[in-house]
Amino acid sequence: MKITSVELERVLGVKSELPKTGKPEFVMAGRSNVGKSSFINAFVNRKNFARTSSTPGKTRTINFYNINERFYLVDLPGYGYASTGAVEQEKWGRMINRYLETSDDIEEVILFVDIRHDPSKLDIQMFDYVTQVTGFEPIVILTKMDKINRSQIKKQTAAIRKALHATENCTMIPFSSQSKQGLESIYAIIDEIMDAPETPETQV
Ligand SMILES: Nc1nc2c(ncn2[C@@H]2O[C@H](COP(=O)(O)OP(=O)(O)OP(=O)(O)O)[C@@H](O)[C@H]2O)c(=O)[nH]1
Ligand SMILES: [Mg+2]
Repeated sequence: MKITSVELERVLGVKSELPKTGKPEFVMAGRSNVGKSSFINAFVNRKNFARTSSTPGKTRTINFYNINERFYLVDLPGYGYASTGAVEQEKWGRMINRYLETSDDIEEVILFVDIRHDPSKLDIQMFDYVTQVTGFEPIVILTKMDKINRSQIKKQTAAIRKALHATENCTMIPFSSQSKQGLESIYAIIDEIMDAPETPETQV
């Protein structure tokens, strides 16, 4: 995939109306600090395009990034950020559910999990929820692979697959926004999805 244009086109707050973009949306979910915004920067090959931070809870909006005028990467606020407060988390939880349950343009959900750790309860819940709502398992991107050694990567990937109760068919990609390892596989998957002819189901 060649990135020819990127634009942060819409930024939604907790009460915003949901847009109908009419283009495939690749939705990015994961706990706060897992590396979603860093992934976007690697994906579009720009250092500080999406705001990243070592302080969790940086992304407090739903951000629609228009890529090549062809599809969107949709960056959801990270979950599990304790100091956000229960009421705020609840509000965002409802907004995220509303979006996942009502958008007509969601093509895939990508769940981000830190490769170093077993998935949290919230990760497992999110994986199940997405599977339920969309009818498909999310694609799982395992972030921060540069922080562990090669022999651990395989082991952790298997452990995370097991903990999520994901099938053998579930796509899991170890990734590093620092070394860009995994990026080509992710481009290839998105290209493949974008180039696939529409199935009768999605034509309705
Ligand atoms: N070593 C390493 N650090 C990473 C990687 N991805 C993200 N980080 C670091 O992890 C921290 C959090 O990254 P973000 O991209 O801001 O995380 P986020 O998922 O967008 O977090 P929220 O916006 O809070 O939901 C930052 O300090 C990043 O530099 C990676 O692949 N390797
Ligand atoms: Mg972020």
